[in-house]
Amino acid sequence: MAPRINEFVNSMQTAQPQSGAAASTSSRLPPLKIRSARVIVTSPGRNFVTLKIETDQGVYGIGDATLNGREKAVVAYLEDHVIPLLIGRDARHIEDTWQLLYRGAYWRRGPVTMRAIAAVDIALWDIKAKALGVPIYDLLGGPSRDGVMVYGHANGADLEQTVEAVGRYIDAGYKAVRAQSGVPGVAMAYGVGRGDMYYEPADAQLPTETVWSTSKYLNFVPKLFDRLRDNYGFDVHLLHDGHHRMTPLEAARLGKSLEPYGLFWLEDATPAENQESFRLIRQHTTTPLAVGEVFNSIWDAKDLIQHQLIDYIRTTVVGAGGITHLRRIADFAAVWQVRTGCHGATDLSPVTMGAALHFDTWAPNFGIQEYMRHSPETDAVFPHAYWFQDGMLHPTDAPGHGVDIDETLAAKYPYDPRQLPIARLEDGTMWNW
Ligand code: KDG
Ligand code: MG
Repeated sequence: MAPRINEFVNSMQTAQPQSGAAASTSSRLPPLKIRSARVIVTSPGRNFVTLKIETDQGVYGIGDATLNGREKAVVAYLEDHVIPLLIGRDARHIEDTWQLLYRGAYWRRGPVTMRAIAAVDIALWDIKAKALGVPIYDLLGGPSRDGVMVYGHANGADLEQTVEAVGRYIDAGYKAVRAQSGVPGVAMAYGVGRGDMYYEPADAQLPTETVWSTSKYLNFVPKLFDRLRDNYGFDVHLLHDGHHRMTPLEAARLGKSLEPYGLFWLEDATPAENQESFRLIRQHTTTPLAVGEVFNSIWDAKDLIQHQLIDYIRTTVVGAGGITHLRRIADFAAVWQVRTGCHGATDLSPVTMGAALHFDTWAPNFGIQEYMRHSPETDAVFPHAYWFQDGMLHPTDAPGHGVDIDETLAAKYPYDPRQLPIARLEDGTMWNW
């Protein structure tokens, strides 16, 4: 790969601009015509949808399009409606391609559309950076920091097990740890793994039914954080995910009761479709609030950010239209002193993690990055060289985002249909999982 890129970069001086969109702008980077784009579905322990875009110069890019439990919807959107528009286009025109896929669809936004756009966008940034021989963070404006602080996922079936699990993360060098615990009287609380370190909620072909009690949860969580601070002090950052289960007033109560324990953040305190809901929470507590892993555009976050109702925006590259759009969200958030905290669960492939690390390395208002380790099978299918040390992840300075796909290995793991669980209240009422 490397010699081919060098020859290619050397040929830049003599190249001529081609016709088509933005043809009038001259560029030192010669045209990179998209020759093919293919969707690869693989399930090395869990399902991933990957887009590979190849150019006539031999430079290719990889994008993630995984939408947990709804993978095939994005595959169809890409194959039927997006790829036909890409063939023959100039891969250098990242912004114009983004606008084409967003505005040109007429039907804007939504998780399926925006994940498909994200896959194209991530692949095009990868191609451009490879063609120029630079890491993506250099195209964004260069590094703003030496490493990316991450938080790991500690969980346990009960308070004692969770306290132990947090200790293991601290021993492993993490500076920030998310703590989720089984709740007395609640059979399957959110965020608690079943036995091994690779927590994976999408566990069955039809959704697993869980039963939820907010009152039991609200009585328990402060006890957990009291113990955690007692055991480990205040030097480690502690985080918690409410996973959309509380009403605004319940979330306000939890935020208030957690104030003595100085959380880094309380995530998804209440569903955010109605952005105004966060005003009530905000009026009652100084516990920092994070939200946005299910958002797919700046419009989902606009009011939350401009009214300073949150402290961290959780949207990541695959969730909201790729680097091109995430950068826009981050810049808007910076105006209101809201920092980034990219979603990084295992249903986002190593491609998203690789691209997010470049974004995090650049973003002046970076806050933290979620890091839920992938399984060894997943890591083998997506070769990458980002690395963890002393609580920080580091992207490589290899050209592009630094993550590839081993297609031969990927083919050994066929699609395995699975859905996320659902939650009902104790009286059977359907609730938010
Ligand atoms: O697919 C759903 C998961 O990404 C989500 O449940 C994980 O809430 C999550 C988190 O904070 O990582
Ligand atoms: Mg979450």
